[in-house]
Amino acid sequence: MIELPKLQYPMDGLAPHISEETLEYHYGKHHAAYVSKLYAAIEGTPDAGKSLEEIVRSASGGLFNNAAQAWNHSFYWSCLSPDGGREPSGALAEAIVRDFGSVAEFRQQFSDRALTTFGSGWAWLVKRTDGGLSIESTGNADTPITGDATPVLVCDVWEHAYYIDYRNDRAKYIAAFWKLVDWGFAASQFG
Ligand code: MN3
Repeated sequence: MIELPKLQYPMDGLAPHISEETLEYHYGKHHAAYVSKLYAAIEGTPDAGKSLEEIVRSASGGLFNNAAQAWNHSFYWSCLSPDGGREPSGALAEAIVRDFGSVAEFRQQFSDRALTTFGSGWAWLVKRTDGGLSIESTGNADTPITGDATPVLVCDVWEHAYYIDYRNDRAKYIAAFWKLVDWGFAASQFG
């Protein structure tokens, strides 16, 4: 069953860093449209019985775009929390220090990748199959789940993620993103 997942916080829960109006558009219109277009495309087809992840891994073209955007956005909302923004801890923090030198250095490298991702896309922290951490960016709807790496954290850098709150200032939005990161969710994905 493909449906728009419920957010774990109210629509104004990420304010002032990400406004209620942005959630109304980004979650309520953009994310909802990917889900409803996907639902319409798979209704009555063999894909209707598949999980969202299975569709993302097998689809191409418009079907892939809507399925991957549905998955990417669900993951993005899970990475944010009204109580977020503190420091990572535990095994994830240790891995970040091991692979990037420090949490501050990781934050800088991730921010740079998010800022320099050209056009519409996503900046990801992923866990490779060898257990190491990497920063990646993907364009448009592309997502690490079509490959071997496991997503740990994502920042949506499509303009629709920040235009209402920060106009064209992606750097300001990325600074706000860090104030909302749910490190507990990221640690659960790092596993
Ligand atoms: Mn988006």
